Amino acid sequence: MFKEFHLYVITGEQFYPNKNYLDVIEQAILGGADIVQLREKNKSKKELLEMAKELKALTAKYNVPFIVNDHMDIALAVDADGIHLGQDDLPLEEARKILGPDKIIGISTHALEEALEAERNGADYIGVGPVFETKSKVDVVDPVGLEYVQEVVANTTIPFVAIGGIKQHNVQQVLDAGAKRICVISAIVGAEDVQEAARALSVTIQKS
Ligand code: TZP
Ligand code: MG
Repeated sequence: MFKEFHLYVITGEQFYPNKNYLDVIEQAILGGADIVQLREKNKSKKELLEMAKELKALTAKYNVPFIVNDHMDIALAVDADGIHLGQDDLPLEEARKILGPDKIIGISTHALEEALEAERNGADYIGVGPVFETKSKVDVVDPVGLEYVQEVVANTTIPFVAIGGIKQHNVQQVLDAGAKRICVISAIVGAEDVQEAARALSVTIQKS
């Protein structure tokens, strides 16, 4: 199931202040998103746990993997399908010890050395980005550009998701650089018609 995914959607409550987040994510799945991550930087542990429980139930209903950003305790508590780590989070080896071989572990990378290290250390996938400018990440890293996507394609075999500022109007460039899997926040969850936004991206990725 994991290796088949093509469109990864991440939560971002600031993008849908007047909508129910579960509806937003359900619409994204109905439009073609086939892996979901809970990523909220301003919530209490208790709030995150509640969201994780609800998202786990929703994603299980549609048989798509559910990944928790950062919080190992929450991933374990809800039996999430995996965890997504940053470079300064729990080291991969430790996360693997805790989760075992069958769970998905992803890690964000911004340069080839990080990608190669993640590959050596047994990550299931890496994030490659931010490809373009993004307002969805506060600890701003300069965009790595399409060059980094091409470097990862040329030098690694690990599955990767391109992320950061990817929208319908620029996704083709990312696909042309060699990406097969795309990860977005605002382009889907910030869309007026979430299902349609996901569908358009999904169709473009699958055509490529
Ligand atoms: N990591 C690198 S860029 C990014 C994250 C979490 C934010 C992506 O959000 P958007 O809205 O798709 O640019
Ligand atoms: Mg993190």
